[in-house]
Amino acid sequence: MSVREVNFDGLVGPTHNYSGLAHGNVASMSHEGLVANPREAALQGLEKMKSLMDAGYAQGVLPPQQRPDLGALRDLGFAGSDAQVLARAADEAPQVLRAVCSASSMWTANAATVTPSVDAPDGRAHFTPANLQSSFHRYLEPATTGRVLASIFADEARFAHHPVLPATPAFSDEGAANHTRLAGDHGEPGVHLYVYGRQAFGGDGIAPRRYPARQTLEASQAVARQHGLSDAQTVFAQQHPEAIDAGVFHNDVIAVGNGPVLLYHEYAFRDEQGTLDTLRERMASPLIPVRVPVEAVSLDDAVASYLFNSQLLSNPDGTMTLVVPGECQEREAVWRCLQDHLLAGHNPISEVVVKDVKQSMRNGGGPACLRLRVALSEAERAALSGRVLLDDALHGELVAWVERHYRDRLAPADLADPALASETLAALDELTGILRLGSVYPFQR
Ligand code: SUG
Repeated sequence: MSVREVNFDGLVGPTHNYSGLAHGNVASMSHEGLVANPREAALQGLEKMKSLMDAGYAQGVLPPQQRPDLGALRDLGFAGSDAQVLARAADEAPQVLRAVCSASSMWTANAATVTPSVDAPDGRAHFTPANLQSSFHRYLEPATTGRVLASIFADEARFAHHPVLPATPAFSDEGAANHTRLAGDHGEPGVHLYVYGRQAFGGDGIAPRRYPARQTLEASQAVARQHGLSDAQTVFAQQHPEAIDAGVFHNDVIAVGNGPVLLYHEYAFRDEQGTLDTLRERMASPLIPVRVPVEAVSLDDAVASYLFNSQLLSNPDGTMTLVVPGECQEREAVWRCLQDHLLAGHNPISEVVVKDVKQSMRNGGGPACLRLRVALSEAERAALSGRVLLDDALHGELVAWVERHYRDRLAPADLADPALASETLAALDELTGILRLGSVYPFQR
């Protein structure tokens, strides 16, 4: 059975913009109001997908969501024609309008938590869409995410879908960005590391003070329970509160794992030694920790460069490739760490590939945020519905589709333009045809 990790990247939607919606996400907060280029954003994402596909990695694609979310505006009491709804929202509640226009579903690391079939007691791959309840603009995502995942992973004999956790602070869930599976190899049984920012019930109350902790222990435990994982297969670790207060709003901004390797910053976990010890106890193969000390890379450098929001990918010869954002080249300490510490160190990382995803980075989303990892056997890959595994033909069609439909500049003030809403619906309607997904969007139902 050849198990491979498929990275399902989120296609950037036509309403990509900088609205400063994410409190605690330094890039989002500092780029509020900037004019975005949705076309360039989508093409940068597609270029990353294509180059990883060309290098031999399995690459999938997930569609963007319907934005502006006119249904959400109507639920909030804005009535009339679509144009009237948008005009009233722009006038009376501009912040709400910005939220319902966000293209944030592009960061599919937050779409869901996934357990591969090899780890689940029923031998199926398990999916739980994240409730993303910590912000209004992302709380709008899980319903469509669930429909998209159910339409792609439709074969009930192989794939199981669970309900979104209760969308309330105690079960705040941000998906795979706070979950890392460690195993000797993708096809071997793994140990699941869940990283949470705070404990909702009980605990010692130690939590970040400046910025919100988006994942609770209770949410992570519930996902593991839904997927049928035992205590021996799971490790729950608290994120370092100082890291969250420095702008590390997800664990994948401070650590990345792949196979037996865990690349992490000294400030990733509140109890670093305890976390490593428990992982070692539970893993069948030896853990390979790669630690970056704060003297080498400060928390500010980690947050500004997104060094840890890289994709760590397995190569057939046992080596690994680290796909980092271009911003890593702009910080001397980070670039030096990559060369002297990571590439030259005793670990499987043998190559660093730099990708330009600047449009996404300005909203706090690096290469790793843009993808949902799903380890799939050959039979599972063959059982996928839709046309979502990237090949040259699909890539070419998607590039042409973006070039046909996307604007090359979008400022927050443009979001009330009714033409943007109709352009987007036309584009998405065509996209479900290209990806053969059926009617996943509210406007198609
Ligand atoms: O949830 N940014 C996203 C970035 C998510 C990154 N994902 C991972 N780390 N896995 C967020 O903070 C900004 C949108 C805006 O400001 O317009 C935003 O939602």
